[in-house]
Amino acid sequence: MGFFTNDEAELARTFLTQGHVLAPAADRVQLDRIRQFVVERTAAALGEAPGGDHGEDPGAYLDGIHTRLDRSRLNELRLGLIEGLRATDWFREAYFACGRPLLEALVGNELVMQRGLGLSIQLPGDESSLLPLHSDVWSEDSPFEVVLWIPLVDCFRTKSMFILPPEADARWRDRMHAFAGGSAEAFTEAVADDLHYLEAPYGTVLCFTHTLMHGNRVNREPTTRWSLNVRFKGLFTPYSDKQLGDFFDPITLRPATRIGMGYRMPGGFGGE
Ligand SMILES: O=C(O)CCC(=O)C(=O)O
Ligand SMILES: [Fe+2]
Repeated sequence: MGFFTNDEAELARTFLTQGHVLAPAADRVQLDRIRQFVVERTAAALGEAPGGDHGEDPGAYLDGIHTRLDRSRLNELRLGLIEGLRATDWFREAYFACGRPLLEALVGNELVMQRGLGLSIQLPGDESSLLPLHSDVWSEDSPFEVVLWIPLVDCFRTKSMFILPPEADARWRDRMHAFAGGSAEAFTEAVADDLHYLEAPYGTVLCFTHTLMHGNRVNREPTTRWSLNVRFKGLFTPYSDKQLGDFFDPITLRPATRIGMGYRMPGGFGGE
């Protein structure tokens, strides 16, 4: 019968073969709450009156933000929204609630969560806020982390991110040395046919391993992309540069672990 439930085994198979899993948000109320917060803060930043038309269709409002927003103010808006979400006392719990079953099946039930968050806003045709092909493990992240990526609008084709599936990632990693000294763009061109754009409608959440090469390109759709990303890992898995207490906080420490960590051998035992 195995140690995993059928659902867990199925999720594990999908994650290992595709490098990502898409699922409906486990807590739609909390997802809507996050999106509503982003809409209201954005409207306020753009000087729109409370209760204006942004309240009617939050998805359409975000999709069409490029019609109201001056490009030069994009980064200021983005950073203000990140700060606003971080300042709430509910955002991290709400975010976790949206992906909890996936994270528990794919990572574990004793988790640490990134203290901050990433927010991508990609206006149609905007070349200024792109993330070229990369693996986060090449910089400061641990291969034991996963990314929980949550779209606030329907994301597809170039309005979404791309990833190299595990088989293609392994094949291209073996050939990367042939591109050493060349331009990153030449490598990206070479792998172009293997890039898989993730289709993630609003209401779904996406979990992927950032060991795989991924990134984004200019959004060629007529609507704006909005997505959030936060990293999770098992509390006791190896850390890279991003450390516990600094980049990550424990969120689901279990009682047996608390007891174990607090335990001291009585005198006379343990080599004293
Ligand atoms: O959202 C994207 O387009 C890329 C996100 C990314 O690189 C990451 O979360 O590690
Ligand atoms: Fe990344």
